Amino acid sequence: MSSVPPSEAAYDRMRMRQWSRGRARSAGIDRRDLLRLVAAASVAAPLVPGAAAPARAAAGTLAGVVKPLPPELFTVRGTNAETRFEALRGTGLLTPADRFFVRNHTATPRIDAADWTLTVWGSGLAGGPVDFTYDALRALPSVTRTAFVECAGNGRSYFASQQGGQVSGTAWTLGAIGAARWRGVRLADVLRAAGIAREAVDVLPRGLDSEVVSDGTNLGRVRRPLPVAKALDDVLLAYEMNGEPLPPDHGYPVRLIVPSWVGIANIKWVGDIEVSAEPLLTPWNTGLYRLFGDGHPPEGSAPLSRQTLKSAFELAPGATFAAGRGHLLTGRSWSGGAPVRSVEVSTDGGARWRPARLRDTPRSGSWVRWSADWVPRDPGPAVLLARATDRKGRTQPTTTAHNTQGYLFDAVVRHPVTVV
Ligand SMILES: Nc1nc2c(c(=O)[nH]1)N[C@H]1C(S)=C(S)[C@@H](COP(=O)(O)O)O[C@H]1N2
Ligand SMILES: [Mo]
Repeated sequence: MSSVPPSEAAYDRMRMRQWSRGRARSAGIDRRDLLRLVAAASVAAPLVPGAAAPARAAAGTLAGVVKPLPPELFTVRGTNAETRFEALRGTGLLTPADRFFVRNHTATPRIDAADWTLTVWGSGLAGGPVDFTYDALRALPSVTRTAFVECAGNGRSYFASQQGGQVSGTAWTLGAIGAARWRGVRLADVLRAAGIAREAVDVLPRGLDSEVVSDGTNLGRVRRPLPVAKALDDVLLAYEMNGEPLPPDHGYPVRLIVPSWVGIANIKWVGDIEVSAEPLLTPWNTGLYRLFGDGHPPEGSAPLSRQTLKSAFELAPGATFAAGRGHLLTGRSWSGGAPVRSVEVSTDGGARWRPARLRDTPRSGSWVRWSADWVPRDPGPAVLLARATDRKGRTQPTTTAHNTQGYLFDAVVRHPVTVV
């Protein structure tokens, strides 16, 4: 298992200092726009459930998303689709592509792999730009690994509904996650083939989807720098998902897979990668994807890297259970910090806890399925809870400290059900 480069937070503070003195570069955005974005991030705005919803096409579809989004599998939120956890019951460890959540800043671009090239360029290369065609990439040695992709804002709505806090962003419940088996080439191999130099500090993959305009500011195309240590570690340029070419909505022809890190690191539809000898700042590692608010510096925390610890029942909210009968509760737990070690379940609102049975061998960067038996006695409302502990000894807390954009919710979620 790899670890986050320990110097990342210190490195980032240095990068922010360099930037304020004009020595780090705002990549593809005006410096003043970036400063405004950082300032706006410290103000909590209300959660808008259906923010920026594009025109709905036919029922069960969404403009900008190619695959069907049947309501029994997905909840549409703005330009995004959240997986319903009850739709994962009975699926295996891997999330089938037809029910994998979609997080699009704009819309899925239609790309023909035959016309596609990946350009690697920048001051961190020994020589000039190097292009890779799809076939050239597929001819490199391949690696396969199972990894989840999870939005940094997964669980965000519970900051409001469980903790009464105000946060901005997509009002996800727990379904902004999926796990898949990804095949591709190591980013390290591609960077080495392109002639990465010792001076390289940041690696900036950029998507081919449209430029993102937010509150009248053009943020440019989706891009977020990776520290070179992570880029050379376990990152994949993936072209297959669960044994099939990547589906259009999940990054066809090629996307990044950055195991254990927040979803935004996993740039889809990658078209070019800048390798830089100077630190790079974009909206996605400055005003976005840092923690802002009480307890954080005005420029925010260090950029988010690893995901946190969560658990979810494979149940609809408000599911009903017959009293006096045996039921099998199932769910999943995952952590970006370490493999899951154990999961406990409560069926009485958190008064008593008992261990759940793990159904998978816990692995780093993936999730485990679990189950527990339940014979509810008395009809009426009940609250189910699941709480995971990972191998680093972290257990899901009762509350998560507030941050204005509602990232990294890790508290135990209260799942309401009804016994009839
Ligand atoms: N090019 C591009 N890459 C992107 C995004 C995007 O909008 N454009 N969204 C990011 C975010 S915020 C997340 S959570 C993941 C979602 O991946 P998925 O849609 O395959 O589930 O992709 C990331 N990569
Ligand atoms: Mo995300």
